[in-house]
Amino acid sequence: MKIRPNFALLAAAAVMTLSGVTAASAQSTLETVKERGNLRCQVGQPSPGYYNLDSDGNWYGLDVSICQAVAAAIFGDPTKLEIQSVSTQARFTALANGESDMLSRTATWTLTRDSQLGLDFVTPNFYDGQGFTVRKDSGITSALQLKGAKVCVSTGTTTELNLTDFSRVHDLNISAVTFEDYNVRDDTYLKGGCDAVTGDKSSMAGNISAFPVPEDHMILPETLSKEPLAPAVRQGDSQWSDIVRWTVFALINAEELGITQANVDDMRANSKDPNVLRMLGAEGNLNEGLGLEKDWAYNIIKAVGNYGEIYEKYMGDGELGIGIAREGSLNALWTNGGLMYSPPMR
Ligand SMILES: N[C@@H](CCC(=O)N[C@@H](CS)C(=O)NCC(=O)O)C(=O)O
Repeated sequence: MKIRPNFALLAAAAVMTLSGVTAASAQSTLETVKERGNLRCQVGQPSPGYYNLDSDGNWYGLDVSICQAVAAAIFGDPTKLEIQSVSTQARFTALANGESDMLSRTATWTLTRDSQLGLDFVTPNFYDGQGFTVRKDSGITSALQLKGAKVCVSTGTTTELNLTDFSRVHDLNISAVTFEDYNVRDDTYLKGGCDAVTGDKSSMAGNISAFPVPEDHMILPETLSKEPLAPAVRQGDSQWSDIVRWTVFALINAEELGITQANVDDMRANSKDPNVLRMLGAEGNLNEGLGLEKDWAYNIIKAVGNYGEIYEKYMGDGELGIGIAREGSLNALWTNGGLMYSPPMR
């Protein structure tokens, strides 16, 4: 009897060998981060609200908290973190090149960025919109009065693109004056080099709070765009994007469930709610697919608090906050009419 090779089996064996080689040689981002012993997280230039430096040189802010939360999820320690401050223009290339493990820096999630830069945006941690800042004594009260105006804008941003669209739609003939460094942009505006400055409204509110006389300036009422600001990771490692995405969801879910930095130990030990017990790792195995320890979400909340606590501290009325009202905004929980919503953690 002639023995005929089974081509289907041979082909399957070849595929298995090939994928075996691939799996052995390509290290996952989680493995790389664990081996290195810290998370490399990219933020922007120091800027109130999102990422700023205290007098001891420590980073804090909403976006920094996301970095700390991911470090806590992996290591149980939010300080196992290297913060990288990268300019607006260089941010996406730096992440795509592997200089950082993730980016958390007021980056708007757009189709082009998500599909053409080798990146994946996880889920928004702040919903913003673009606006204009003007000097109160300019007499300008609406963006539609900016005909022929010179407007200072950061380059490499959605802001720059939306400004062009806005000028075109309303036939305003605005001249954009572009800057790589937002401090130089704001200085130029303050010295009278521009009639207005444009940016994400929340970032501008933070920046105005640091102007010499904040009361001399105001943000015009128009909102030009949708700016869903979201952390991003390199494309191609879905376990890693799941880790970062579910870290953001854990912050939101904790707020939904009433878990705070102060009560997280008590909740884990004494809560009768299975949702709380599962999320905090007292029951079940939610951690397994993420490749993290059972207490990953407990560690997040223990380290940085829930989404609402972080918002209050840095974006709201906390001592370090920039005073942006959350109530009635898109950043409220869905149960309060906002867009902050976590899929079920089960
Ligand atoms: N959300 C927009 C703008 C983000 C941005 O970089 N904003 C300006 C301020 S509106 C900036 O220069 N921020 C300081 C920094 O992030 O370094 C985008 O993703 O393109």
